[in-house]
Amino acid sequence: VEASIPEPQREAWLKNQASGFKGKDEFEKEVVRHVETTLARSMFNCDETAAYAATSLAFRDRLVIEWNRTQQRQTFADTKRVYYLSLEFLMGRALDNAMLNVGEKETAKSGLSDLGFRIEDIIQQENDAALGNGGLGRLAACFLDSLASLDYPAWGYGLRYRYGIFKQEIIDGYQVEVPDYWLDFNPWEFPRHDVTVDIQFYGYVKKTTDESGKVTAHWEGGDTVRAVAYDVPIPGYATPATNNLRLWSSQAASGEFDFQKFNSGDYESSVADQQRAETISAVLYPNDNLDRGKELRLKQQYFWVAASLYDIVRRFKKSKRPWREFPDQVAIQLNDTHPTLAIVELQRILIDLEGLDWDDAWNIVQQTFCYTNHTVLPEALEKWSVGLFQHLLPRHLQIIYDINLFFLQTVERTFPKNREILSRVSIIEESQPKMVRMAYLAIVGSHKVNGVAELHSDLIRTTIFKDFVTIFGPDKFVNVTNGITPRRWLHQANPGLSDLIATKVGGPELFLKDLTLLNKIELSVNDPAFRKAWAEVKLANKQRLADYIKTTTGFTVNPKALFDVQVKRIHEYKRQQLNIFGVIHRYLKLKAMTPEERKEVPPRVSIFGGKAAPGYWMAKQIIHLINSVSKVVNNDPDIGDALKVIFIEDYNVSKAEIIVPASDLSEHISTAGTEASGTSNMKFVLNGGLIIGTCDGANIEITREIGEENIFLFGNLAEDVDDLRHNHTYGDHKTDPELDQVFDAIHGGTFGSVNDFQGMISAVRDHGDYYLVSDDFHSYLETQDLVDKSYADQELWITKCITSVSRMGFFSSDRCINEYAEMMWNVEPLQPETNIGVAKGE
Ligand code: GFP
Ligand code: GFP
Repeated sequence: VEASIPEPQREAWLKNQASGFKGKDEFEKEVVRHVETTLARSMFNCDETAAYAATSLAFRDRLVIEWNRTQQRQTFADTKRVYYLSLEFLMGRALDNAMLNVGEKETAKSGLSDLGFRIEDIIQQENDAALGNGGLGRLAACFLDSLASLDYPAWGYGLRYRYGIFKQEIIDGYQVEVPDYWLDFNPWEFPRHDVTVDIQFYGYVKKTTDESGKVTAHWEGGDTVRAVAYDVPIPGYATPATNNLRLWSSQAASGEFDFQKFNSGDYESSVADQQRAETISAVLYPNDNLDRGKELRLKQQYFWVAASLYDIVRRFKKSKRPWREFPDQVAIQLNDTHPTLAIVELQRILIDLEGLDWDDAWNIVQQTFCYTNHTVLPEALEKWSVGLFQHLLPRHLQIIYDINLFFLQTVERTFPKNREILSRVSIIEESQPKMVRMAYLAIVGSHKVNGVAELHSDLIRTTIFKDFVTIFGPDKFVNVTNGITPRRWLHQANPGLSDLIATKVGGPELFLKDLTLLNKIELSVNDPAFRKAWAEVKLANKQRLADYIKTTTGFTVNPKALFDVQVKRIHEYKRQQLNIFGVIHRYLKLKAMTPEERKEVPPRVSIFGGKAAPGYWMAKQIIHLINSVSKVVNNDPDIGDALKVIFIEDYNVSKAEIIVPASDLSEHISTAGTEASGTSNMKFVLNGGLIIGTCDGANIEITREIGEENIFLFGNLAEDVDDLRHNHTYGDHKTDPELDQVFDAIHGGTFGSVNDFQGMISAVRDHGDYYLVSDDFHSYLETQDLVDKSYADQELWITKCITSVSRMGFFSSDRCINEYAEMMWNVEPLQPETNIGVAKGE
């Protein structure tokens, strides 16, 4: 490899190899060095921001040394790698995670204390890396942690958005979006100005024919934008393995600006060109589960996919293997349809640039890719207009047409004279305008397709992808139920509980590497000391959240009350409206009681958090209602501690780390059949909270694992939803009478002008109640009553919590990753012991 140091000089390198700090003294030395040299400050000029920066840099040094070794080990071993392509990585903060994964948090804590800082304050300085909307992006982040912790040779590829998901402010009860400029100081990335790829857009296709008659397509003209790599080290837990997340940033390809324009005096427009190029990676689209069909979004997708594939292909070519071995070296996972263009791009590289035959190339493509579907909601299934494709990616459109043609020909052979099936499965939808169906393209170009929970995988097989099961056979469609990383979601977020569990399991390294070992704590479920300690941990976590609520909202909540939490993106299908209507019902009931009766009611704090997509009017109305109810209820002297309603502003990963460990009850109440899996349901139970939920997504598997007696299920089943909806439209449908009381209160102006909430009411009363809020309302209220009764029996409640936690081992993202590796990727871990030594073969 060109830049390798020749053998005779390597000794000098080996002698001087970089090493990270070892022990507290060296840690302190590194922090002071970074403050004094890297940051050019001193002990007379070191605030918490500087201490955060220096601490992070000290840890970053350690990570990058292992990162280098890991990459080198993987390169020498020359084994198959996994590439996880995701438009979103909702990473949250990195410092705490890095300290825990390398096992040096105690060192840092005591070192920082010597230097005059509290580690908790230092951790708080970091901006969240919020490069995602919700579940899909956070799943990708959990997967990176598991891939590294299990020693899989794996890279993530994504976009380096300058602005992550917007920050949410609540002003007068309304959501206001503020840009999230998170990059002002980010020690966790390495710009690779030497790793760049020029990406083409627009232009035209020219075909040439050689002497043998072989036709080759050439994509020419158009614009070029440069992709620059930024690498983020991903440390594994209790292993030196440190993987890479490569994020691409866009910049003008011609360097700073167009000299011709500059010389002709048009300085302004040459700068404008540069800004246009930078726009591609500027912002994360904030619409979750909604396809808005914007040209810039398609540009983002191609830019990221083309840069990533160029990099993957370049790395493969270093091995000098024949092309047919590509799928033995490379597995590419498409996280949703956002990276589907990678299928087309690889086919283009192989046929246009590398000269392979179509069939050989297509074989390689299909064996390389796998696709994960995350939703059955029709509005979320991506489609792009043929016209837009023609304009932006003319060669890719031709290839899509060819893929479709060959695919439909094989379908026709199997189902002769069946026009219906041909038009149903065509990658091109014959609508006005014609559209490219990305999910179909992803299925046709992959060898495996997975859903993210059993019910969801069944639903995709029997509904949206039914025809494809008939065509390809059932084996192509598999299930991998989602999971979460116990490192961040137990050990980091809830150190008290993690430490307590560790006393029964034989140390954190054991159960954090094999979460099924949690089942050992069930043996202690009747141990009074263990139960007492358990309750103390929960109370401390609730106190921590109560303090946070006090500082951020001014409201005082009683940490002994039942904390009932629903935090997630605001969406009609997730049904925060059902929750807030239930809260209003509770409030009306309390109002009707005498003060003596009220004293008998178990006190509750209803906690909400989540962002609405900026253009999602109904979701914003829901936020407004929650905040209006909060204001009325919390200031009502009749109510006191019996009920408090809290909306936590700007819900994100680092806030989840405070909220999740503090919940007694969390709400996962989507209309049955709409939430593909959910992952926060797993986080809450793992942290010793119970669930009120519908028979939807992973709630069903959680129930199977922890037992029906440990979960509060309610509502209609997925199989009945279609009939109920039909009945709403064509039958004699009446709103639930208890829900009518709630609507009457809103109408009466109890929470401000009814006009502000009319949309939510009409959706139920006049527009068919698509999400079955009224159908499930009674069952929801009854089940909430049951929750109150159960919570009153604290002994039984704690038993339920301990039992549930002990049975949650299945939901580790380590289990998921092993399933993907075995069923879909065919890759094996590469243990650090197989280290072949430094720079031998290069
Ligand atoms: C990667 C890393 C390099 C490292 C090589 C070999 O390069 O820093 O030197 O592996 O260990 F980025 P590519 O695989 O991207 O060529
Ligand atoms: C989507 C689905 C969830 C699922 C996640 C991860 O989440 O049910 O748990 O993907 O697979 F809807 P969002 O991105 O919509 O939050």
